[in-house]
Amino acid sequence: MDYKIIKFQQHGDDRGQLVALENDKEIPFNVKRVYYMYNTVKGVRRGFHSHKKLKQILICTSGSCKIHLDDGHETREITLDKPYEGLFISHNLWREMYDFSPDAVLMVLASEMYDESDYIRDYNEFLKSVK
Ligand code: T46
Repeated sequence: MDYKIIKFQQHGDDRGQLVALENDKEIPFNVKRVYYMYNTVKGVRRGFHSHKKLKQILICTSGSCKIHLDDGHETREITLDKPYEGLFISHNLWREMYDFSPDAVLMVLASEMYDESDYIRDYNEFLKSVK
């Protein structure tokens, strides 16, 4: 399955921590868009789609959440709870995000601009696309 956890370097000192992310260094693509979700309502599950082209890195900069990934053959459940870890997700992976803690901020770095035509929102269509 085309995903990986990337551990970012922490620049810590007696003031606290700082993480820096640069295109083609820590991030394996050129970032064209950043978005983040917060104040996620208890019990909510988001996502339920795959992407035809988009690659992304998900970072839970505060709190925690879980990510369900599915490549049409197998699934993975990943917990994001460290602001110095990013989850790289390639295209063609069905994703769902859930179990958001009340303080969760899920920031996403994306390889493409927002384009609704890049989404596959029907699970059966997704399965056909990866066969
Ligand atoms: C993904 C997961 C991890 C925009 O206008 N611009 C944007 O860049 C995005 C991402 C969303 N929107 C609008 C479209 C919807 O009206 O914001 C609303 C919520 O988006 P959506 O329902 O697609 O959110 P999620 O949480 O289901 O999925 C998002 C991303 O869309 C998706 O690419 O991989 O987070």
